[in-house]
Amino acid sequence: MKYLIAGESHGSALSAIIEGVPAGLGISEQHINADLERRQGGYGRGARQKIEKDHVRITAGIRFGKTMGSPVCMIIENKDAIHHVDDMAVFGKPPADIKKHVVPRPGHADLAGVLKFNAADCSDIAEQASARNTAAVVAAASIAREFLSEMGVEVFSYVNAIGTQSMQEDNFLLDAPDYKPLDIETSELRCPSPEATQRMKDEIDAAREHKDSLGGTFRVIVRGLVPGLGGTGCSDNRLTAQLGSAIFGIPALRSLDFGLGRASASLPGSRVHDPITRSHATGEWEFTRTSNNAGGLEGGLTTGMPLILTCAMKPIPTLMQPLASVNLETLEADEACVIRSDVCAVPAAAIVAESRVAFVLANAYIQKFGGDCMIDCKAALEHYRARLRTM
Ligand code: EPS
Repeated sequence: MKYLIAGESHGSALSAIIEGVPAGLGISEQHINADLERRQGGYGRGARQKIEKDHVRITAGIRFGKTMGSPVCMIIENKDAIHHVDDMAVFGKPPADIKKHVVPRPGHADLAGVLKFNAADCSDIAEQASARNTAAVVAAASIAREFLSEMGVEVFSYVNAIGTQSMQEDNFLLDAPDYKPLDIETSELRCPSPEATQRMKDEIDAAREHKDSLGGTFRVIVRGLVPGLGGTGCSDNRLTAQLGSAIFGIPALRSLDFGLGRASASLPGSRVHDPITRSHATGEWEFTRTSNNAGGLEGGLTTGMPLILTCAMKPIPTLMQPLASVNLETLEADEACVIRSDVCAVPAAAIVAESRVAFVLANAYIQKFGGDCMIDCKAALEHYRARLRTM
């Protein structure tokens, strides 16, 4: 499966076309809209989220609730577009009173984008670099989530730190955290600890008061994966590489750890690698591990243990107390432009990461089990499971 998205932050709509979708996959509009709503949430979001109520419109590829094997086309209207009819007009001339942004924000794509595209207004860059278009990513990846759910795979995320405030966790690696989904979904920051949620909210309030912004870290957990997904001989096929590309394609994402991650660099091998054993816990004999420091991946392949990714997001670059910059018209020192923004968008980034990870994993299943239609794919998966049971 591949997807292509288009849409400026304040243009009329965001669009996604998803190609290579297996036929016979049930799609629920409610599920897509629920994920869109989850992405819009999070304490610390700006006023824009009070304007938008993201809702998908599907214009192709689905008939009577099921995919047909043809490209699926999705559209999400930008409600804020009514305030930008003139300054985002597709044709005609810019209005005489248009407000140009000519002082790039440090940390944003503004300056590098202006240089690259020969733009006279940072808005040309901000409109396309905006994290707004991650709404289309979440909608597109909802196809992958439905597919994975048919394969018995569950993808979820939670926030474990905002700024300097983090949640106490005993051992998130052994068998993946067993937090209650309701505790995550009802937290205003997707953090399963109410106590840590409150500390994080306080830190966001302080940042807002100081006209500053905050980043944080979150984990994406995937359970139910069969072992042997991905590839090992060619670097492009390694799931480690594909998941890295998926995560770093999300605006503002700065680091990614698989399992123990960078901590494994300072430990001896005897304390890093996960001993192999046989277990009968599921009613069938199967290979398992007594730890999961690898975070579910070895040699670019899934091990069958939960996939555990920890991702770090930098603070939002738009600051209400702007940093030093240079005015692109006068070439004099100036303060970076100040526009409406979020103080913190880490919970939203976690949903986008769930989505992009789901897309990679759905493709790994399709690569191994076929992707023309669900019935063949499921039969191939069952055949593989049956073979593993004999080993
Ligand atoms: C963004 C700036 C803000 C965010 C936006 C990303 O938008 P606005 O400038 O309209 O207030 O709210 O994110 C979204 C709109 C969204 O839906 O996630 C930016 O500059 O990247």
